[in-house]
Amino acid sequence: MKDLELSDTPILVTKPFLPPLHEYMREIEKIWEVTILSNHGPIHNQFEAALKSYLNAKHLSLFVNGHMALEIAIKTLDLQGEVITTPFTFASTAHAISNCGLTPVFCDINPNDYNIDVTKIEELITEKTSAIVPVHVYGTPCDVNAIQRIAKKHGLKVIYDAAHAFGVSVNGVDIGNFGDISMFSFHATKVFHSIEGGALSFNHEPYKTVMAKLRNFGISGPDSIDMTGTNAKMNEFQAAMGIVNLRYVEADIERRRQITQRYRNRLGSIEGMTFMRDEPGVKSNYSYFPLIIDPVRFGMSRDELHDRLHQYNIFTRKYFYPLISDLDSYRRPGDGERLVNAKYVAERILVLPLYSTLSDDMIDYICDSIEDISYAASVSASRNYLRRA
Ligand code: T4K
Repeated sequence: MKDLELSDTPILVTKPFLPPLHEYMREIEKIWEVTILSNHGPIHNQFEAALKSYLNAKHLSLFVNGHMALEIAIKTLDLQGEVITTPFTFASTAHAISNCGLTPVFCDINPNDYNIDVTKIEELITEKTSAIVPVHVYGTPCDVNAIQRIAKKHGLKVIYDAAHAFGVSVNGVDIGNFGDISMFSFHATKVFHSIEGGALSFNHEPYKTVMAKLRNFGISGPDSIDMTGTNAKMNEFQAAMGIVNLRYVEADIERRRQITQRYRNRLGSIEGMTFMRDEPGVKSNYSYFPLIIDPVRFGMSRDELHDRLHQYNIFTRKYFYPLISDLDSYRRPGDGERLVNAKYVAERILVLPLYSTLSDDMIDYICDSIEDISYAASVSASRNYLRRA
């Protein structure tokens, strides 16, 4: 156990990457020259082309944020009825389904990678099912081949929520190429961001026109409005941030890899704490560092560890707790008994701080603090044992 000097600055779960200010200023100066601030301006179009190339997407469209992009993906495919998805995700996934008038049907997750359990999807398919919306949680790819087989067999569409999976690939194939549509989020807290922002990637070219109308009030020309739509356009300031950040994303991911490695080296021997390893064939983006806390072996619950770390000025997050299927608006009889792995993981998961400007000293401080807490927990457990004996 070390004598730890408490950090006087709070260490948050994430910190947005900010590029050199002068580079951003140089990009936005162009806005003053052309006075187009939004509505598919030149910077928007330049960013769209750059991203399409970076993500090796066949087609790509930009949106104001990932959530609106997901709703527009659902509307583009004109989905009806029920959609099978995961309860272990950010609320956006289920809300997008629900906001589009559809019913999310929650499938349990695989306890190894926390993604939808492909062996449990088929039993949830009914005549009302129109699609599967899996999430590549923490950027770890779902079993895309199995999902494709199931979708083909039952005539279902697949929309991937790839909010966490920017830059990820599986066996050399970029993640946005799977399913009918994939959604990426460029929120400030993500590996890659455009302040707020999102994109859809897809292989079927005609979707592009539909998406363009849906994100701009259904407008198809100066005198025509073809359909109902919304306002989900990315503005030029967002696009400019995206263009500049794209220059730095590789270096950012490399630093995240080093941080992840340091965490793994430091925390690997702590009893009752487990974390994911690299998967063969997967190029990861190291977006999050989730831990599973076994309360018995670690000596305290996830919630206690989370609260104790606050005392060290370390602010971890319980991504993703509560389970979406436990929210009042989604709770259905029987889900509690069925979604056992999701419940297990949601009650034990804790996400540690991870962002590219996290220094080695800060990582060591976080790990030392966890060791401190773990040591205190084991001393208290043995005292209790002796008292009982
Ligand atoms: N699907 C999935 C699976 C998602 O995870 C998300 C978003 C979406 C869909 C929807 O995509 P978007 O519509 O958001 O593009 C954060 C993000 O706001 C959210 O984008 C993200 N998922 C989710 C996992 O995390 P909160 O509620 O945790 O955010 P907040 O404000 O508590 O921030 C987290 C930490 O980051 C805090 O410690 C403060 C720090 N922070 C945050 C911001 C915004 C900063 O230091 N600076 C900042 O500017 O949702």
